[in-house]
Amino acid sequence: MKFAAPLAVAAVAAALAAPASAQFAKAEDAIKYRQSALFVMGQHFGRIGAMVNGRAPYDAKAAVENAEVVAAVARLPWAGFGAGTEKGRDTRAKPEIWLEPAKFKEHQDELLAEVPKLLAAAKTNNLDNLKTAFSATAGACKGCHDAYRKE
Ligand code: ASC
Repeated sequence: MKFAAPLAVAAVAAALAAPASAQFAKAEDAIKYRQSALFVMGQHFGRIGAMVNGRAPYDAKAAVENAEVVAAVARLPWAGFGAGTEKGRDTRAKPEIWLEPAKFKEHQDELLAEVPKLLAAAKTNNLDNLKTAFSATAGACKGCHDAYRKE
């Protein structure tokens, strides 16, 4: 019992250090995982987009809630792009993702730099701030899609 906690910590650390591909039983699961995370992120980002574009009334509390989900879920998809997950299920991911991983990572980092700003902007309860941050975040989405997502 005394060693349970350190062992648990070591197990979690080992799991986090393992190659992303090892987190999934098969490539199909990794692809499904990344698609699901990106879908959930898109749904919540889209709800902010609706407010920003005037398709939905501005609701400051809803904007914060949606931005919180976006900020949290934005960390997830990338583990689903491990080696050997180029195919295994219908995917629009381009092969370049696995040929230029450093560049792909730059796009992830760009998104992960923007989403905390989106959340911070939502928390100001100011629609103009939200518009600015939404636009920057959408730019990060688009940059990666243009480079690495098939039509
Ligand atoms: C969205 C969404 C995306 C991005 C992208 C930005 O609302 O689902 O993937 O914005 O379209 O260009």
